[in-house]
This record gives sequence, C-alpha cells and structure tokens, in this order.
Amino acid sequence: MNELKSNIRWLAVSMSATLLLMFPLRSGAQSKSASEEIKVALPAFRTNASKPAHNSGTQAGTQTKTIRIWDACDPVTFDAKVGPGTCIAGHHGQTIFDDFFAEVQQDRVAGGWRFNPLLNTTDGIFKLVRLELAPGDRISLENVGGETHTFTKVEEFGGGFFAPLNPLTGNPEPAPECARVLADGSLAPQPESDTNQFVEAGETEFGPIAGTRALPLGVTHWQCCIHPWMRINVAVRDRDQDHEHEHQN
Ligand SMILES: [Cu+2]
Repeated sequence: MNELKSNIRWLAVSMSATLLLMFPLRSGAQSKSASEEIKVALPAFRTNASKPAHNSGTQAGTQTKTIRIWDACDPVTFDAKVGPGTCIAGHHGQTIFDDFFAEVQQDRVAGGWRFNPLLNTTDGIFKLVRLELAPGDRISLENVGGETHTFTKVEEFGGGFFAPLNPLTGNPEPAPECARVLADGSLAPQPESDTNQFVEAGETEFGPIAGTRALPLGVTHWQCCIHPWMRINVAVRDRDQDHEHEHQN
C-alpha cells in the first residue's frame, strides 16, 4: 500500500515537474492544452491516507519534538501556475505565486517557506537552531502550510527534485537523496522512505526516532526536496552526555 502510494506520488510529482519544465513558470501565457495537462498531473499528489498524528506510548523520559513546516502559498495563484491541488485552501497563505517566485529570484529563499525551529532569538543569541534530541526522542512533523513538503536526510544540502527552483536558489546540483537525474536530464523524486518523508498540507506525522539508523547519534542534515532553502540540522546526543558543546554551531 505504501509502495503504491509512493509510486503514485512519484509519478504525479515527476509529471508535474516535467510539465513545469516544458512550460516555464514565468510564462504569462500558458496554452490551454498545457493547463489541461497540468490539471491531470497534480491531484494524485494528494492521494495519501492519513498518517499517525498523535504521540502515545513513548518510553519514559523521551520527548516528541515538533518541527512545524510553514509556507505561505496563495491557493488561487499557485494552483493556476503550477496546477490544481498545489496549494490547499484554508491554511496559512496569502503570498501570490509571482511574489513567491520574485522573492526566490532575488533572495534565493522565500522567507515564509521554512522549518521551525529556525532561529534562536532568546538570551542574546541569534543563530540557526540545531534541534537537540536524545535517543528515543521522536520528531513530529506538522505541516501547517498549504503545500506538500519533504523532510529528507542529506549528506550535504543541495537542490531538490523540482528543477525550476534549484538554480534560482544557488543549488544547481540536486542532493542525490532528493532527486535522481534521468537520462534526458530531468529530475525524478527519490521514493519515500523513513529518511525521505513527504508531508502533505495540513498533516502531522511522525518523523524519525532519535538513536535509530534513520536518525543516529551525531548531527544530521535535513531539507525539503521541493524548496531547497528549507533546512534544519538535528543533533542526537546521549542524555547523560554533558552539553559542553551545546553552544557550538
Ligand atoms: Cu518545501
């Protein structure tokens, strides 16, 4: 079932990515047939069953830490430009597609598209947060945005599978954990796994458990494979280990 779901999603994503490449985002005048084809591609993206959303039965002393996933997509303009179902109404989102795209072109990021925790702004500190976990702790991924995002472990941060955004964000090379390069040069998403989770709009699902193969001791790097600037570092340390290195970055 999961495999089928992944395959359907893979197909939908690769089709939509291909269509986007064929019909560039900034083109003001999409042909009717292009719009119609895009409409076919995206709805399957959302054919997921709901996943476990509640924390229960964790062992004593362990915690579930939430990573909220934000975007600010405006449903009408995102669906018009990318395809129906790209941005779900009813969530946080008022940034029209052209403003999103212009911001990425100028700044390499769209500030409203992010993982949280992002910045530590307390105690005179202003720096990127590294999420600290102990073995047994669990991540909960809460997508409060209107788009699908991925939570993907990468050896090194890089581009995603949605080719149009990679060069604009300074990530010409996709992270191999995010995307495969096909013979024709186009990109295909890697299949979903416990280190490559697709979190649909409005959904909360469990992420990896600290101390397991997916999220081992030490620092690992995680990003969204659609919006490459969405990044977070996760540190897993034994509970009894002293925290003298806590303030290193
Ligand atoms: Cu994303």
